[in-house]
Amino acid sequence: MCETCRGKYYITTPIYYPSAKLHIGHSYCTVATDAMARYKRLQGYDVLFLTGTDEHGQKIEDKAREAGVTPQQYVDNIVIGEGGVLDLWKLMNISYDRFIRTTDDYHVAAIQKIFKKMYDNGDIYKGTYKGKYCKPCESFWTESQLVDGKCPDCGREVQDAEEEAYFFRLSKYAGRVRDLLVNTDYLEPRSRVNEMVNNFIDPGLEDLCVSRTSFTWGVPVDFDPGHVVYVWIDALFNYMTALGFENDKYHDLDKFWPADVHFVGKEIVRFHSIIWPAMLMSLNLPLPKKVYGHGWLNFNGEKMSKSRGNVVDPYVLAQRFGVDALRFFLLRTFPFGSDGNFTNELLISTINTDLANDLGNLVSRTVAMAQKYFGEKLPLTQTADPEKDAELIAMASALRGKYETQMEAFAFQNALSEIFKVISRANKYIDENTPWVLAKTEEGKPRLARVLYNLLETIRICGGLLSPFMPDTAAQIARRLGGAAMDWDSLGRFGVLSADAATVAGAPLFPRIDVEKELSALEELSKPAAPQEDPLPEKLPEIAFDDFARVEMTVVKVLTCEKVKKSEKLLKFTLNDGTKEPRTILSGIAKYYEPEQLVGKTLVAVTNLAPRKMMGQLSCGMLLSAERGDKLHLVMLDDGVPAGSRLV
Ligand code: ME8
Repeated sequence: MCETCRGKYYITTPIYYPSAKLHIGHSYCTVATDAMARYKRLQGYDVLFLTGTDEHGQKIEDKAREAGVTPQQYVDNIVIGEGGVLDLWKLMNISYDRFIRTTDDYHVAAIQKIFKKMYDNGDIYKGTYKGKYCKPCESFWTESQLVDGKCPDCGREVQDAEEEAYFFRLSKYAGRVRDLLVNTDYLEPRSRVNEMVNNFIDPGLEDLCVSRTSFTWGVPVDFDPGHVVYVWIDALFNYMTALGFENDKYHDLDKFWPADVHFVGKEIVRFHSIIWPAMLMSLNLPLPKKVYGHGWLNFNGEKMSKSRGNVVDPYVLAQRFGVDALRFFLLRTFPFGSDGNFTNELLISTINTDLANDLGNLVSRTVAMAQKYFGEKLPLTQTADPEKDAELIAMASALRGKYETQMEAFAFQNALSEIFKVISRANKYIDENTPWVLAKTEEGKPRLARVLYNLLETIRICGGLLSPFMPDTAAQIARRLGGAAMDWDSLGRFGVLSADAATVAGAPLFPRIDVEKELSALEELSKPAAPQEDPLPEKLPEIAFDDFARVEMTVVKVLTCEKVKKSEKLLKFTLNDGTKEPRTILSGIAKYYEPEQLVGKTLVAVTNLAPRKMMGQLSCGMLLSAERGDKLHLVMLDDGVPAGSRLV
């Protein structure tokens, strides 16, 4: 441990499923974790902030197959590919210290050892699983756990499933886990404890299926080929393998385990508050100090998903509003433990009110006045006026303490409210002290300098405490105050800024957004892109009527139609062309029609085309079809038109 550090702090996010690109809801937890990690660093803790990706499971295997790539290629594309998870965290200014992928070799080998240890100690045994399986959640459920016959986590259909599998003796730990949840503050917010106890523990914990044989994209059980370990043991132990548990890649276990807090979304609280401690108990390992289950962000009242388009795309939002504004909005607007409803109106109004009006104006006005009236240096000759300055100074001085209380409780919204109360008070202080009036007389100048100093000092404290939420903005504010100190100690004291500090003017920190204009721009973005019209085919040169008249076009009826062996393109037709002998035509339209769709149909064929051999068979003519882009339609006539009729 370093001499000057206040201690260690280990904080984690869930590791994300790279089954699709992430949306702004996914950034919620990571931004919150980042704010917490930065806050702890600011306080002087030696922080390890872990995030990563949970890359195994049937869903990934299925998606990769659909995409025609290997599962590894599939996850690589979403995790390290352009615009993937790593790029997103870079964009969102996420200061993680370590990133784990469950496909990393060291993790896979460690999971195999962990599985074997639990098998050897008797907590993992082989059995047969019969139950209901939710494929998207990769969860087995008992009949009694289903809600209206559907998955209790996601509400989707479940399937009957039965297979040989390994089980973890979760039931054995029910009593100890219950005690942990009820009698300690392991799980927060407290409301989630009741949910876990009433819905899962008290109805009876069943042993947990921890291996599968029906897919291969998992960690292989090395002593029983065919079985793979997936989500439970594989994903949850990431928090420890990333520190070096059962591997030599890292050596931070003694220093950082147990974790100080795991931040997780509410739907995975069950995994982290029941299964995870039970597995750790099985191996006699220390339990994490806390699991915090945050709420979900909905979008306009509905569940967020990338299919809702650009408006939930963090790239689009960050480009339009800026990363700091977006980070701020997420944590300022919604209480972390509850669900929140993300709307564009709310996003814009929060930026306009808090950032453009309150914070932005305070900084611009104060810096502009300091420069205009005094240039570089404030001639500080007067002390603070007890009557006029006491409240602002008291509020700014007490801010760090209030903020700390809220941050320690993960109440980010309240911590930000405390800061904005002081910012509002400072804006009011400008109006009360009318610096522009003081500036008119020489006698007013000493007081004016003191007023501006008090404002700059308040801005310094607020800016510094905002730094975990808006790191770039805080750095910008520090620059404008001439490189003001924003370390933890200085943020707890009023009067740190030197009167010599050379303020620097700059563009507004947050330009005001035109609400109507921005809303309609976002509305446009949320519309699905209009389907692209295929270009019209090129025009052909003019021909004489006689040339046209030489083409014999005949009405034909389809007698039989079948696929041509070894050809993906060709269908073979026998056709009644009005003569006694059926005509054979081969046509490259297998991709557009099933043969049985066409039997009995009335089509048009060019019947005087020289015969042509295709795949060893003679084709006598050509069926007419209409083509545009990648679509094709055979020309079909009313069935009343007799075979053999000539088109003229
Ligand atoms: O759950 N609002 O991964 P995941 C808030 N691999 N949070 C949201 C959200 C929204 N709209 N949508 C998703 C997994 N999240 C597992 C974790 S940990 C050992 C294994 C949150 O990619 C969600 O609640 O499905 C979860 O905490 C996180 O994003 C990752 O979700």
